[in-house]
Amino acid sequence: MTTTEHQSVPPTSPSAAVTAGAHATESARAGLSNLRGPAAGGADPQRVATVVGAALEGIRAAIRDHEVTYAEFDAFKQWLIAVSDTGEWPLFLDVYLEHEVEKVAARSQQGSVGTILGPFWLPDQAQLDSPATLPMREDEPGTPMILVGQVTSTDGTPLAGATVDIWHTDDEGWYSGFASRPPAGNLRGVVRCDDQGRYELHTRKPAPYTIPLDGPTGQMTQAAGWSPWRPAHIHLLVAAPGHRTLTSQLFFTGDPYLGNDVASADKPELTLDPQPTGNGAEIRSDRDFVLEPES
Ligand code: MBD
Ligand code: FE
Repeated sequence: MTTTEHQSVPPTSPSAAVTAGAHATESARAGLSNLRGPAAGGADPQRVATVVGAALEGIRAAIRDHEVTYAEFDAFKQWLIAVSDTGEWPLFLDVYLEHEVEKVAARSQQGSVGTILGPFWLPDQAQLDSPATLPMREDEPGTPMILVGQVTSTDGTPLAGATVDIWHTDDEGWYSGFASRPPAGNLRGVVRCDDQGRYELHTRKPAPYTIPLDGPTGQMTQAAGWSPWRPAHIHLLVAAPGHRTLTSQLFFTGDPYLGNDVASADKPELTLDPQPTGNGAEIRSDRDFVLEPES
């Protein structure tokens, strides 16, 4: 399917939108959205005053500078209530704010470039030995794609025992576990690398994705005239004993939404340029990952 076709496809049904948001809330409540460190407990009052104070002052400045009316203030309240009611807080936060948190975290991470986690990771997926094929339906639609590479430490040592946890949408832009269509576990899996840290993964090329358009996050996005699309992407968690886990995504050269990602998560270093293998429509990309030793 081409990306222009995607633009004309009605991206979500109302129930799918509410379901995606609500499931991401369950996932976040269980702590699954925090893979990069312990929860920030025992709030330091000075930190609260500084950070929360700055955030509130940003909003107050918008009110003053743009002469926000009572009607607009009330619309804002209604919108916030709707974000809660539909369970879209994880979606909204990961689309509009996570990329800034990620860039701060990335200042202190060595090795391969990472990006945001997003709301749709799930634990306990199929454990597969490399070479592996992700769980998929019979006749799973989309271009067959192979991803191959090696996981090493920053000093070049191959990391036996490395795992590559992968999840992505199907050829229509749906995530298993968050939309009613793909069955549980579809196009998700944890690939165990060989003793040289090498992995080979067979899957289908994912499609560009729009955030749900009928929930408050999508409605706000469209009210502002912003694009609700994310470029097609493959999510990854690359892990190895004694190393900081890399949270990343891979994108595709030529994708019309690159550089205009609603979640601001694409980076030039993360673009794949898959080539035909000569086996039917199959394409292949090579991608190595470098992990930082834990200090
Ligand atoms: C996604 O698929 C995604 O990866 C992010 C970050 C936000 C919304 C949907
Ligand atoms: Fe995603």
